Parts: sequence; C-alpha cells; structure tokens
Amino acid sequence: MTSQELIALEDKYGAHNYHPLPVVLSKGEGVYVWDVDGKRYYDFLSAYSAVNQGHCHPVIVDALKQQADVLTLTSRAFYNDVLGEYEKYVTEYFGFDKVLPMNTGAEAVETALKLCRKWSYQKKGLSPDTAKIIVCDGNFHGRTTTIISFSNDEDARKEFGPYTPGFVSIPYNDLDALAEALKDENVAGFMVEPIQGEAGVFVPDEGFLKGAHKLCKEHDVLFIADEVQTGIARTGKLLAVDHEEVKPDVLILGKAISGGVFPVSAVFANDDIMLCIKPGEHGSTFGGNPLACKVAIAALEVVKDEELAANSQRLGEILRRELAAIDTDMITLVRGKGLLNAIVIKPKDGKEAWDVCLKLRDNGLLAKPTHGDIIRFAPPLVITEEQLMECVEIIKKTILSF
Ligand code: IF1
Repeated sequence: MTSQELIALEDKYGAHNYHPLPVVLSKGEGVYVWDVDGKRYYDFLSAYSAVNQGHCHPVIVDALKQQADVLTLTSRAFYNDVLGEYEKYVTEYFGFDKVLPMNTGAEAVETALKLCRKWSYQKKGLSPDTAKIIVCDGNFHGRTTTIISFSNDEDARKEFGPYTPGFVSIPYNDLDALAEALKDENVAGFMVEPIQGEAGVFVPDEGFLKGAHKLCKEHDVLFIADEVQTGIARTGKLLAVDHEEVKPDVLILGKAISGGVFPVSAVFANDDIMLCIKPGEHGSTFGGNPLACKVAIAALEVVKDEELAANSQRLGEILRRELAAIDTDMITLVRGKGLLNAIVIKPKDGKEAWDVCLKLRDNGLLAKPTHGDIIRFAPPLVITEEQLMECVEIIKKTILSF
C-alpha cells in the first residue's frame, strides 16, 4: 500500500489523538528508518528517547526472540525464573535496594506518586488524605487523569476534569519557589524532570537539582526524579541527575530501559520507602513479565558495552556547536545536554518549525516540532561522528534554504 493509503486507513479507523508528520515508516535499523517507498531517513526523534540503543538492536531483539519461545507472561500470581534475576540486575545497575516493575512511563509515575503518599502517611506521619506533592510548571509526566491534573498545558488537561487534588505547581528551575512551597508541612514529595523534555528541552541552571535535593532533605520530603526521557544515557550520563551527583529517593525510568523493543518501566527506591507498599496494594498484569525483563537486561547491557553515555556526551557537544554556528536568524536558540537537544525557530516569511520539519523530511532527516516553535534533535545514542556531521549538513542546508 502507498503512504497515502496507509495514512487514510489510520484516519478512518484510528482515533485522532495525534497529528503525525506525513511520513509512513516500515523499517528501522540503528540510526536509520525507511518509509514504504524505501526512502532512508536519519531518525532525530528516537521515538521520544525510547530507541537510545538504535532501532531493532540485534542483541535486544534476540533477547526478545529467545524468551518469546519459552515464557512470555505468568502474572505476579506466581513466581518465575526471570523476575528475580532482573530485579537483582537493575537494582545493582542503578544503586537502589528495590525496584517495582511496571510497563509505561505514566504507570511508573503513578506508582511513584502512590508510593510517596503511602510513605508520607506511614513514615512521615501526615494525616490521611493530606499529602501534597510539588511539581513544576511546564512538566510532562504522562497522560493519566491524575497526571494531567497537575499539568499546566491546556491541551493536555482541558475537558478531562474533575481533577485529582493534592498537587502544587511551582516555576521550574526556581529554588526560592521550592523553598517557599516546602514551608507547607503536608508536602510529601517533589517530582521533577532533570531536564524538561516536552517543554522544549529546558536545561535548568547548574546546581538546581543539587539545591532542590538538599531542600527536600531538610524538609523530610522525597526527591522524585522522572528520568523516563532523560535517563538511560540520553543526556551524556547514565542518568541526568548524575551530572550533579544527586541520588533521588525515588527514580522513575521507562522508554529506553527496553531500547524501544517492548514497553518497560520501573520505579526504584530503598527499603524504608519501597516496603511501605504491601502485597495486594499495587500491581499490573504485565508488570515485570519475563519478556520485558529479558529485553531490559539486554538493553541495559548495550548501554554499558557500547559506552552510549560517553558517545552522547561527546557528540552532543559537537552537535550544539555546529547548530549554533549556522548563519541564520531562523534559529534563535540552541539548547540541550548530551544528545537531548532542541532549537527554537523564529518564523520566516510565514514558514515555521512544522515547515522546517517537512523540509528536513524531504532532505532525509526526521524530527518533529513541540509547542509550535521548538524542534527537538535527539538521535539514537549509537550515532557515529561521521553520521552526525552528515545530519548537521542536512540541517544546515534545510535551514539555509528558507
Ligand atoms: C505522548 C515527550 C511527551 C515523559 C516523561 C513520563 C512520560 C513521558 C518525562 C510518560 C512520555 C512521551 C509521551 C508521548 C510523547 C512523549 C513526550 F516528552 F517525550 F516529548 F508527550 F511530552 N515522563 N513522553 O517524557 O511515559 O506513558 O508515554 O510511556 O504522549 O505523546 P509513557
């Protein structure tokens, strides 16, 4: 079928909850994807940082294939011979006592919020149903009704009320605002993205994470890091909090923990927090299934074996330097860390970020605008310097063609 026919199928039979860039992909390998006509593109979105290891990484796909023929799902009603191995592997990998396995990022965020509330009643001694969790303006943590209750993005929340209470939103990257909000004795936790992805790759000031963590410690409040998008080597370190040597009380991971091969997410915490949830109080049918566990172990092995964090750090610096050097008034800002970057586009002759992305597509590179004028550049972390420089040429040629 042609691209047009396939787009028409989605239009007719699928909910209209997305507005994709008009390109129909049929194959992915490493940093490349191909459309149904066989045209090859560089993938500069990486499925929103889920395919950090590159598309269809053979080691990860092989792990999926091996386990798929043996045992895919037992539910947690019974034990199996994979989950314990996985739990040991990942808790040692990230340095926590325990992990609670889930499937999507939003489920892991919800898990972290429930865990924080439970901890605040059992350990901090808050009165029932009084716990408050501080979040930041411009946040994106998923799309459940509770999560969008504390979003300040009208598209994400309008007409989805009534909203879940118990959340306070403060400006991002503002330690004074956090200190002020922490005066409320009922605050149980502070949940933050170390870099705000959806908001347009907002990198906070150096010291923000460390300062926030310190304030939380001083007020007996849990520091909850949502690294669903910034984690797994994306920003040049294994975790974005590693840039400031901050150890979160609760760590949320998703997306690239499985290399984009299978939905896997996870919440990490030490025993004094994690053991507040008792048997029967939380769970999920697929959470921690054998297939997910084997895929995630393989995906994390690849991150280490291929030194993806170092590659991300080095190539990110080159990318930002090259983007900043493009002689154009269309790019008003270049920002990011590691290979999580974005440019801000100033419209020119009525052409804006969307038009730039259409032209990038024609020139063999896929990216998508967020919030109208921001284009995120986040290739798989397996990209080579030679491939990156070819992409810089594509971006430069495209921008200068307007
Ligand atoms: C979409 C972007 C959006 C996330 C962080 C939790 C989740 C996400 C920091 C939830 C998910 C995805 C969702 C997807 C597009 C993408 C995204 F930020 F990456 F660009 F939407 F803002 N925490 N982000 O970034 O994880 O439940 O999706 O597995 O919803 O359009 P999920």
